[in-house]
Amino acid sequence: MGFKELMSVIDKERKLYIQMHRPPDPDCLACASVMSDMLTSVGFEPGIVYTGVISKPETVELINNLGIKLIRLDTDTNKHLVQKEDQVIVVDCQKENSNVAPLPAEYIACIDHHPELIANEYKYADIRPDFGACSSMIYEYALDIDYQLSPVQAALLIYGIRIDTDDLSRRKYLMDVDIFAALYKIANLEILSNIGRNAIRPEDISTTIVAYENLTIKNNIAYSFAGDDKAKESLAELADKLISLADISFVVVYSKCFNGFNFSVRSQTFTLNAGKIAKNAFARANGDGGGHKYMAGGLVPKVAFMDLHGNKAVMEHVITLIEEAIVEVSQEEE
Ligand SMILES: [Mn+2]
Repeated sequence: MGFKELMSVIDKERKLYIQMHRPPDPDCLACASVMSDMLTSVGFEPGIVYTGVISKPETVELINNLGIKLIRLDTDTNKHLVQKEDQVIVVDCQKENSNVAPLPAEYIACIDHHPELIANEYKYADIRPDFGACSSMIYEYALDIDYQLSPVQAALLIYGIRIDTDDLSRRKYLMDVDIFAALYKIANLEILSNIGRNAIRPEDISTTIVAYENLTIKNNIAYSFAGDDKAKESLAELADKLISLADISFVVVYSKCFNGFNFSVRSQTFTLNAGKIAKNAFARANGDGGGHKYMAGGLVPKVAFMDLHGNKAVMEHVITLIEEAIVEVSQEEE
């Protein structure tokens, strides 16, 4: 595996695209951007493609400030851009993932750090879930051909690593730590310190106010109704904020949307597995839930809460669902 082998599977005569998942996050963006630069340096002309809205203001700002050229495919002008005979490299995700728009082209390569959920045939596959961030893998590709990363590229990869590893906060990110250190020596640190300075959207403030007003704390668990029609990303951000409350080790945030109630769940303790608890809790309300130990989400259809009147009654029912799930999940584990 390595850059040379990746190059060997690319047909220079056919168009080449690097595809990001939806919505692209900093890790994905860093990988696509640096990989695109590296491929350009050896004579390819890749285009970076994605679908969906990039809503995080710090990500948008980063793209604009660094002049990263991206092509959004779900627009009238671009919807037929990628053709059957074209080639696609997926980064930080895999073909047929639910957050990857299926393109008619040939998926020739995949570089990812997520576990393989669906087996896919690529001409070149580098899937290594032992990495905390895909950006760390891209650093290895640069080393492989002695590609000199610029201070800006190094900063971008560092940002990708920081976001995906939660600032290298867990022991399993040992491999990323060494790469982080190497990148740190060459990175433009000014860029890094400015990222996120404008991270709050004005509309986030009202969501945050509603969420704090509707905050209920019971047994060190924070529950909050964030109001109607909140985007999944806003709920996730809110859950991340609430988990930092003192004495809170588990967070459940939800919003009422057209198709039901959307949930975002966070855990900070080994004893409460967010994914298992979400799965169990929402299934009992005829919904779906799941995720990882520390991060989970779910959707419960409106009918499940139909007989409940008012936000308070819904909140009480949510608390019951979560508490029952906690009991059941802990019994399963014994
Ligand atoms: Mn990633």
